[in-house]
Amino acid sequence: MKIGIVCYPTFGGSGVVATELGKALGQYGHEIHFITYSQPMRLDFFNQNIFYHEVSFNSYPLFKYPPYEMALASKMVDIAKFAKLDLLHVHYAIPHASAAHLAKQILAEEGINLPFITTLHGTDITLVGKDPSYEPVVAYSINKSDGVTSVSEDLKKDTLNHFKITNDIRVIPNFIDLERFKRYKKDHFKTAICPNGEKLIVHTSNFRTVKRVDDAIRIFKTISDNIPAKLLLVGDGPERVNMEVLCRELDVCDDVRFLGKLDAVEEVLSVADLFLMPSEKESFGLAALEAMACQVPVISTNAGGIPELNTHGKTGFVSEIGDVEDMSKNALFILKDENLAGFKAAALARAHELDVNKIVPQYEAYYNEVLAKK
Ligand code: GMT
Repeated sequence: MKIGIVCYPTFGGSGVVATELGKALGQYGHEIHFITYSQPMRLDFFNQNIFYHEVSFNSYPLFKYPPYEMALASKMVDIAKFAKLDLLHVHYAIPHASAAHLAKQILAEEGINLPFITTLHGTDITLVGKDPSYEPVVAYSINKSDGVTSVSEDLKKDTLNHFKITNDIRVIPNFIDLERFKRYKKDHFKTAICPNGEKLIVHTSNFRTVKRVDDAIRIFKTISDNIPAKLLLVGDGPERVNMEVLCRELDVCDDVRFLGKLDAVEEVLSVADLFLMPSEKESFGLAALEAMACQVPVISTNAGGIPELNTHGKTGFVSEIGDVEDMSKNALFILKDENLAGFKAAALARAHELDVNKIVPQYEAYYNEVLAKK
């Protein structure tokens, strides 16, 4: 198959999933054409089946907001004709689904039928998509898609509850590359961070308010009041400065390190004992899956699709959003030496269920279903 993949190329979860999907499909022998405004972060290698096409758009003094969606649709038309695409797969509805619909209509004028599939990832529905300034176009373009997938049952439910959706939505969960995300032997690293055998807690996010990083720090405060522990915070974003202030207020600065954005997050996860995901919104929680693949149990909220990933009492624990006391109590339970190994093993077993080689064939099968209706 010749497949065009459209996504946000930056650090966001949807871009990561789209890029990893394209890489896997390329390895399976499909021809993949990424259409994005810059090279996807994880597309940093050569594969003969993978191509990257940059969406370029000129600015003009009249344009306070350059019309990216038009430039994207134009590029989709161009690549569909040039590469003879069979299918377009767009990740994150805004504005990719409406741009794909426009491209499809333009191509139809020339007698070309290009089906497109939209994958819903999270905030394109739960936050941005629900905003009245986008809602009519989001609903319309989901309904005009030839196929729609969602990364969790919860996100599907939310989409159906909020928008007037006439299309079927297929749930295909996110997946993990277990070749990359595994527990590496990094004893020297662990000793450097935890010289006295402290337990190591990790949180990774984009430091937006929905991630509730303050809850992660408060949970850590209780943990470290009870047992020797260290916290590594990976990522960066608008809340970072406030979080540094909070660490001072809680007097935990000596035990907390802000690492900023990291490419090799699996190296940090390899030495972690516990992962914290106290998010307010999370359609899936890819960062938690990455941790589980590295044998790290997860303390999370019950937001969105997280409970579909993190099995309560097995791979970790799930609490109400904002219930720092419960999350702290559960964290201390997992960190007991007699409990930790069982949770680690269960976390890894759950990650194996979401192995890239089990999930990507579900996308292939769905592509074939959509193409059969062409
Ligand atoms: O909003 C974000 O944090 C980024 C966003 C994205 O689309 O880039 O992440 C969403 O998609 C990820 C991949 O499917 C999911 O793992 C995240 O849970 C989801 N984030 C939210 O729902 C907040």
